[in-house]
Amino acid sequence: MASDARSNLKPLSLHVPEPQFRPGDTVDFAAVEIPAAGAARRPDTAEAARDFTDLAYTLVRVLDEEGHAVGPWNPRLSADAKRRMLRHMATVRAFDERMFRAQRQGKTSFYMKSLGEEAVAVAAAHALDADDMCFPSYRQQGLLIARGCPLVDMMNQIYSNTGDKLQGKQLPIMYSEKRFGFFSISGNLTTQYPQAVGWAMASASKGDTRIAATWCGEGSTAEGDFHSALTFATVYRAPVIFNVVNNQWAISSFSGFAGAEATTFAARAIGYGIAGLRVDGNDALAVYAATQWAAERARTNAGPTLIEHFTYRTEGHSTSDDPTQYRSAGEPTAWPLGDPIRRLKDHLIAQGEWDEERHAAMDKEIAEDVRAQQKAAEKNGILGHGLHQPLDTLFDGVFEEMPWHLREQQAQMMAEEAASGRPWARK
Ligand SMILES: Cc1ncc(C[n+]2csc(CCOP(=O)(O)OP(=O)(O)O)c2C)c(N)n1
Ligand SMILES: [Mg+2]
Repeated sequence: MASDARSNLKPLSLHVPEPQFRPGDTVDFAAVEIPAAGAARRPDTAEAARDFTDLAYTLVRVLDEEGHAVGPWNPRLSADAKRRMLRHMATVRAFDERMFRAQRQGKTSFYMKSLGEEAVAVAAAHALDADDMCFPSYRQQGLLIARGCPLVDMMNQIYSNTGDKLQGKQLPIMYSEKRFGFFSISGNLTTQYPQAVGWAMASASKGDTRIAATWCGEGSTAEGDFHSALTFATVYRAPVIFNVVNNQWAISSFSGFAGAEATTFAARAIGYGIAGLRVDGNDALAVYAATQWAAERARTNAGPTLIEHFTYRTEGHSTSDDPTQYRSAGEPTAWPLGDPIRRLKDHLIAQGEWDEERHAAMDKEIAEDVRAQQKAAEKNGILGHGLHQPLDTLFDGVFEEMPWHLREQQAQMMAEEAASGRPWARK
């Protein structure tokens, strides 16, 4: 009946986003707007968020095409500081490469690389204080590496072996490192956002000086947790930095499914009255400068900042993914913002502070160190070789006092394992 009455109206149609390029398509990113390096203004950190909403629709960039650092966001770091950042990014890349290969060799069940996104975590770690608290997603291994976490500890966790301090209870790469201010990674997307805000609110209410920083992917901004975190943060002006890593893919879903066709992810900040910055995520100096700016706002009680890092996920989502099934193989090379390591390297070379020989020597040294640490980790066991946690520890670490029904299950499991004759049942 209703349809009869409205028969003169055009039928509605549902818009279903579709990525620009699919497997086999020629990629042309000419439509991606890339403002010139140095063009974005840098407001005083005390300015009200509503006075610089334009910064949510542009890109803060420092490194230009010739490798010069330009404009008001140039953090003017010493050559030593930039070389350290370069080294940490190169270490992340080498570590990722080894661990990816270890998964392919059957030594672990799972791994996730951050290829092409190394600047996002590494430069942020350099800009934050060492005791600021990080609530990362699974693609910020760069935070741990830049904060000096021994690679062997990370590898032990990836191998779930006898050296794994998490006792094999977390999926490989879901680290938890209190020593390095690195909150336990959760597989449930975006839970870290409200947790970071809660931590930041507690820090402020105790009169502490430490701030929190959190990271999620652009796909994860579609989670309800993202929005409740932003509401709490703006209401209580929590000293927190929200990082949205827009690498344009969420497994096989492109960013359009999280809202990228309509606006930027930085613009999410505007509706909440939060400071929003959109940054070239492949420009380590821009990431550093934006984080430093946001940290100063947070530390001076000027409130939270949301930083969108515009980047590109160069490889698959994880070792369980094959991106050639859903996107054009031409995308990674056509991506116009380049490679973060190469860009910082070119900048140091342009400054006369680095050269190809030193770079090659650094890469060699890093590769040897990663290999040596991998060897040490593998002494503690790899997947399927029996050198894992004693089976009875499976139930530990959840309840302070294990409830009776779990004690019963544990005893039953141990009895069954002992009867099976499998070697790991022995304590
Ligand atoms: C609540 C929840 N929903 C779905 C998943 C499955 N999942 C794991 S990673 C992922 C994609 C996330 O993409 P994005 O947030 O863009 O981060 P990226 O992997 O690109 O770094 C999905 C859908 C999950 N782990 N948790
Ligand atoms: Mg993503």
